[in-house]
Amino acid sequence: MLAAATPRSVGDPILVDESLEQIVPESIQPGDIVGISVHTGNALRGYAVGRMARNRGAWVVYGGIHATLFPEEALERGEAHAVVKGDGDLAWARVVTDCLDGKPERVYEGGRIEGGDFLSARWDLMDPKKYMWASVQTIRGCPKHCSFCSVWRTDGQKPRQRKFQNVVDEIIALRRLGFRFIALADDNFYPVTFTDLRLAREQGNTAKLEELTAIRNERLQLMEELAKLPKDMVFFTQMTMEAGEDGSYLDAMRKANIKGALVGVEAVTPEGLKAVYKDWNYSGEALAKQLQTFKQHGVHVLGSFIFGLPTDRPATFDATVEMALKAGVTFAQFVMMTPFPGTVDFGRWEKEQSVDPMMVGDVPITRYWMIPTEVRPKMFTPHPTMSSDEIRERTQKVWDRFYTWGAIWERSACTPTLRARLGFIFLSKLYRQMYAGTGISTDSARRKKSKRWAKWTARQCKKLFQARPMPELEGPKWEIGLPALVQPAFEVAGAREISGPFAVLPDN
Ligand code: B12
Ligand code: SF4
Repeated sequence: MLAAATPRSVGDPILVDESLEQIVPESIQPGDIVGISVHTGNALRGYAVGRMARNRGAWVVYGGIHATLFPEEALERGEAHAVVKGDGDLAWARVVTDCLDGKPERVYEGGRIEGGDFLSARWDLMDPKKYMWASVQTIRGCPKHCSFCSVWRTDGQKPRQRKFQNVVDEIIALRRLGFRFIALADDNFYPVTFTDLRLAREQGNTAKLEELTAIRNERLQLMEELAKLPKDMVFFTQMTMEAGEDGSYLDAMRKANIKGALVGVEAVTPEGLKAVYKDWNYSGEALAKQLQTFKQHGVHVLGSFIFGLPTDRPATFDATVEMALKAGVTFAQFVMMTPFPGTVDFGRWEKEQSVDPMMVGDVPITRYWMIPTEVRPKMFTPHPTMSSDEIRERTQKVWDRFYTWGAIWERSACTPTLRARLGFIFLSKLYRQMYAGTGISTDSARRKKSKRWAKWTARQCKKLFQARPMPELEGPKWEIGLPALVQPAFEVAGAREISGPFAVLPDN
């Protein structure tokens, strides 16, 4: 996206994805502008890259969720010339121009731009062969306020929806390149619930009702268009379980080939849900039924559960995996409670710690991302009744129980062909291994083994996921009179010649 926002005069940026390969220092020349995207988990590495780039004479700029929350840290520890807070779609061009003039500001307020201003990403600058799937965001923000999540604070509670025509154009461009699996990387794909509509109606708030209805209708329009795309395309997304109330919405998802959704179940008990400000979620029998509804309408659920909540007890672990199995979720993840900055949980914890801060070396535990990974604790907030090791071991057992070969084989029966079944099995194992290797396990031999196994499985998955590029694929001809819609830059005839991200206009 930032490549799409880069002024044309500068030429095409070089993209480095450090989850695949590390940046080569020699590729940075004095006067280059190096933009670094950091979330909390990779901030330490990001700062090392920034210091290295600055040392080589480059302008160093940080952005992303972590830099948004801690601009001063990026300036000090990452030796930034500048930090962009919030969305970069519009701010980045200013940063680049200011760096070229030799006068970058310390902090830029990127703000929360409107949905119509989201840019289509420069997928043409990435090698499709290196990725299993692409990701396209269709909406930013979430109206909820879960205590462990920072999205509603950083992206806001007002859903900012991208124009559906722009989303479809970007997806078509991706299919032309050979991507057939696409993550709709939204915070919440179901931003308007029946309760929201009812409340607006009951309050006689016509403007709100119209706004919510328009958001919902545009979601449905998007899905109607996705349904017309090549049948080998598969989408998945993230949403709340409230969508189980609306069979027609789930049906629209199935028709649109949105085959799965990550659903934040978080906890299976009412106390657990209350602890995370998510008491609007279901528990007990109602929870199982709600999740089963997704499946009945052809939408698979990746259930996301959190362990380590203060209300958790040893019995919670078995109860959770049993619920996951009973509810028939197709995939599940069991993550450990982590206080991410910007969340209510983090604020509370930071306040508690301010009295007598726990230190690891010279770093307070509330800045855990600055602790080198080899000595970084696996859990940060103490649990009232269980030790961290006990929580970790019990979590590991839950993963093992959900992902036994037998259970995966049984779940894989939902696939239509033998090839798809094989893909399902590989994907289940890959998912399990990725998590075994990234935090739950402390045993380094086990971590190394699972990393190797994950790499091998990922290669098999990639083969099954890839499709023949379809450069001939036609896109819809949007009606004249709609807002000026643009194809992604690399789709516009001649865009290569002018090699310019300026060929990409904002979405409106
Ligand atoms: C999709 C998604 C995923 C997907 C990613 C798929 C993919 N390959 O793209 C998956 C499911 C894999 C994933 C995994 C994880 N995720 Co995630 N994810 C998201 C989500 C919903 C959207 C991210 C996205 O695509 N945004 C679209 C892009 C365009 O927006 P953006 O990255 O914010 O960038 C904009 C600005 O920040 C800015 N910007 C960004 N970088 C830069 C750089 C510069 C130089 C500039 C100027 C500007 C700039 O400009 C951009 C355009 O406006 C976010 C929530 C969110 N709203 O951010 C969570 C989120 C980023 N994830 C989060 C977490 C915790 C994780 C996991 C750790 C979960 C886990 N327990 O395993 C893992 C970590 C994976 C990893 N190794 O990095 C947290 C991060 C919290 C934090 N403080 O770091 C978030 C914020 C969700 C939350 N609930 O709080 N995630
Ligand atoms: S966890 Fe999900 S539902 Fe809760 S605020 Fe975050 S994005 Fe919204």
